[in-house]
Amino acid sequence: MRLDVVTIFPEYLEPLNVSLVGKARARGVLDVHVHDLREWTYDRHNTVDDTPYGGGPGMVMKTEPWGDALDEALADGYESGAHSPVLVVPTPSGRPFTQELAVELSAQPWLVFTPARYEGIDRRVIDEYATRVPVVEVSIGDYVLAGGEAAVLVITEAVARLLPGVLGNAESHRDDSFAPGAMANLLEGPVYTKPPEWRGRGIPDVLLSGHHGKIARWRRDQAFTRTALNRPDLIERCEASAFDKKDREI
Ligand code: 6GU
Repeated sequence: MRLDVVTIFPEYLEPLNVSLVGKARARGVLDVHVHDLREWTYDRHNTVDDTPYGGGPGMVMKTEPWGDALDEALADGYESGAHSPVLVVPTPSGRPFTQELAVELSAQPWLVFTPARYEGIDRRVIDEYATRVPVVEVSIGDYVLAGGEAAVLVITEAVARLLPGVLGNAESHRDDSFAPGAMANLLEGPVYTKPPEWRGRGIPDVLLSGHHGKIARWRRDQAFTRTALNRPDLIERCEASAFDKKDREI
């Protein structure tokens, strides 16, 4: 998968060299290209923003640097053999980023991110590229960040770990909170490892029992309790048939 990121803070994307995403890059699973938007400014002050038409607070990112940067990033990608880019526009007014959207994006061969600062990018830029490539505006949650770069890191990490050959164990995301399956819509419960006693605290007996059926039941109960506490909305969203008698007792 090819990733392009156009930003005024290329150094903000340094974490893409670290950990799971960094390893995916090193292995050639991810081909990451970070571009400094200011390279496509032509005035002495490298201006990327201006006052909004219609008035109001804040600044709006200008059309020309974004247009020239995206044209060049796209041309470079096509030239190197990439195809079917999807433009991912981080914005608090976008479609909520969910595991489902992460799975969708992980099936794409090429993502181009446009993290903005200030009040966002002149709308004509998004409208222009929407005539050429699929565009998805994405929000990572109901809060406002100072810019989209942190959202790019979040989206990239969620997508990269779904790519074949990135996670060591293909089963690692089978039971993820939000993954489809028997535990669909339930958050993961607590986990334990050695030593068996730490500061007087032991391990739940059932986990040491070797009884796989009981362990699965316990894990489901834990997941259910945690979900009811932290995300009652997820339980309300479930079909009644998703619950058995034991769930209803909790
Ligand atoms: Cl994608 N960008 C910004 N600036 N704020 C956000 C966001 C994105 N998602 C949630 N808040």
